Amino acid sequence: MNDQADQLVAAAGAMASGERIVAVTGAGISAESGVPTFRDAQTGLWATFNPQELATPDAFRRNPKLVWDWYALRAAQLGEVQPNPGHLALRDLEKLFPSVIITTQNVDGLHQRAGSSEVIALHGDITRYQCFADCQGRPTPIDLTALPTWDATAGPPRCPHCGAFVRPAVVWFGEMLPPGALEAAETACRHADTILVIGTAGEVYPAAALPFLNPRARCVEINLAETSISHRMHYRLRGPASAVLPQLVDAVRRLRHP
Ligand code: BV8
Ligand code: ZN
Repeated sequence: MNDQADQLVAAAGAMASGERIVAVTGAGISAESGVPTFRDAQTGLWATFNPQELATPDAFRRNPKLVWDWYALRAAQLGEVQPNPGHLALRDLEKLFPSVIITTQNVDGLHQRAGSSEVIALHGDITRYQCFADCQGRPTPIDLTALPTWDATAGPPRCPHCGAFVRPAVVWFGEMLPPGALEAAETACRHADTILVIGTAGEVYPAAALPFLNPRARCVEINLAETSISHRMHYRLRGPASAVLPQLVDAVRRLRHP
């Protein structure tokens, strides 16, 4: 067998001997659904911007319309995409193991739409909104559909409670993760037997540190290419998540339900 096939058989064997699976996913698992990754070249108006510069409170303060329109475009694109076989394979793991927890950096909601029952959205949800001023003393959810009609070409609407701008309910660089999300993800990883690290460059913290909280867990990286954390993985499966994950889950199913 070639090295990749050997790695997949060995990873499946390690997974099949445990009970608790955690997946740490990044933009790469949604790439084949048609959702651009963070390192894909930006297009159109945003081609000259680095996402890390746009995904910040300062960028929103400086140019609320530019940042608002970038998120509105990304949210609108979600209307045309579907979960892919990689998301569905992770959902199917729930039939093979008593505990499968997805911790995702993605804000596209595709794991939830695929039917995974335990999803920790570390970086929020691009289809939800909140007051930029947290005027109720915490992130104040804003239902856009409940707002009086507003001029969508003029950038973000105003909070009905305090008049500050409305913003996407995502975690920007320099912002804390949602209360409880990081702790829940850390607890899941600390109790995991296997941690699948899927479609992430592993460069954004604190998410990138999750796979390494538990020296006992077997870490399986699924990525097209080497990453800055590949050297710390026990198994490295190279290929598109939408192809590799179904193969991995099939191999585990044969071992756990012979
Ligand atoms: C915070 C939401 C406290 C918005 C995003 C140490 C500790 C704590 C913080 C830091 C630290 N060091 C630095 C920091 C600050 C910062 C940080 O990590 N900076 C980086 C640049 C070094 N972290 C923060 O600010 C975090 N906040 O910790 O608060 C604090 C505050 C201030 C100072 C200190 C502490 C908040 C970070 C969250 C930012 N929000 N998203 C939005 O979506 O617009 S991050 C965003 O970028 C994504 O959510 C994701 O996390 C990241 C992109 O990474 P990936 O998902 O990996 O995607 P990427 O495109 O990079 O790579 C895709 C991968 O997929 C590639 O490897 C590719 O090969 C692969 N791939 C492609 N196609 C496929 C595939 N694989 C398989 N199949 C395919 N088909
Ligand atoms: Zn407000």
